[in-house]
Amino acid sequence: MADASTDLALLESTATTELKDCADELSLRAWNTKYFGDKGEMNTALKALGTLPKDQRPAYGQAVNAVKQRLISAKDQKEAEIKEQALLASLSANPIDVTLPGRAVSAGNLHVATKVMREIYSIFADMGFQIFRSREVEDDQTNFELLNMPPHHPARDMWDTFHTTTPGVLLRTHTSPGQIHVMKQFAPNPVRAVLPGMCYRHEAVSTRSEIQFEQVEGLVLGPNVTMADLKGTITAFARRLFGQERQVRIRSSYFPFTEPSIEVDIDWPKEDPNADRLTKGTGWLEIMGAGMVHPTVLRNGGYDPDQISGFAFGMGPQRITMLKYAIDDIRQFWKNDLRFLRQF
Ligand code: FA5
Repeated sequence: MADASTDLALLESTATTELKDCADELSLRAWNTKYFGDKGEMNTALKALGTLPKDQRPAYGQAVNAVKQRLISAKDQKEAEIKEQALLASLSANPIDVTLPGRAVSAGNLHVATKVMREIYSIFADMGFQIFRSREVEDDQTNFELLNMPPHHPARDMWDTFHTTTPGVLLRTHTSPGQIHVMKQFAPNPVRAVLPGMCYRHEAVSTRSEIQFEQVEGLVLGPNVTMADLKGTITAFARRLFGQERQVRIRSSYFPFTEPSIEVDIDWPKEDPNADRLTKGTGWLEIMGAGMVHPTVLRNGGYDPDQISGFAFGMGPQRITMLKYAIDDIRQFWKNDLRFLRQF
């Protein structure tokens, strides 16, 4: 024990002296390997434990640990000193020039899609509509069946769908299933709501069509709501957004969840060189589908079609934004190209 203790004391004093002489990180690392590496002196000292008589082992073990702790804390202190010295040295070698101009913080701007969405909300808010959020992952029943499209209904072909691996669960193809959620929440009371959000379709991407795009659904329910209310609301909306001189065209159409159904187009400025390509030569760009809510859908939502009637519409704000800002390719919206985004 006497020998081992003397060795230990010698080890500590040598290590402490050598530590004091360390002037940089490199020499500190070498010191660390020498004393605390796998084959380092501390490990060797610990192994000496096995050679001692049993009764001396606990005291020796404690002594080794105490030395270890003292050396580690001395090393930590030395390390901090070295770092501090290195920092001071680098600061005096490369003094900071406080007169240099700072780095400008670049101010972002709202995405053009967000801007137009907000404009749409404010127009409908002025007309007394509330905004509702509805889920993007839907079930087949709400996306199709309750909207009057039973399984194998040919109208389902209009909406090529992304199905999830869970049977019957899909990414909504339109915001119309939100109508059902609103009706179930508010039946039998009158409703005036817009439902914005992302929709997904398995479609060929082109200048006018994306697989992911926003829609804004509208739903108005109440006693004596008529097609005239629908036409008036849509025209007032279009003129607020595009200007009083803008032409609105209403065509008859078909949707299983509205009867009668219409589609609404807006004229595209003829002087735009892209007009022909975007409007397929017609001069008109479709912005929404709409119609009077089908009695079956009213019933599915908990309303009595003999008491309550209503209209619904679903528009594509990306198409609307293209029209408003003469953007010639819908794919620009989600590309994150700053040259495009900074223009708005
Ligand atoms: C519908 O989705 C119906 N749910 C709309 C509706 C609602 C009708 C309520 C009646 C009552 P449609 O598939 O036509 O209809 O799409 C509506 C609008 O979404 C289109 O006018 C268009 O502006 C936009 N849209 C549709 N597909 C795409 C696409 N792939 N990329 C970008 N916008 C699209």
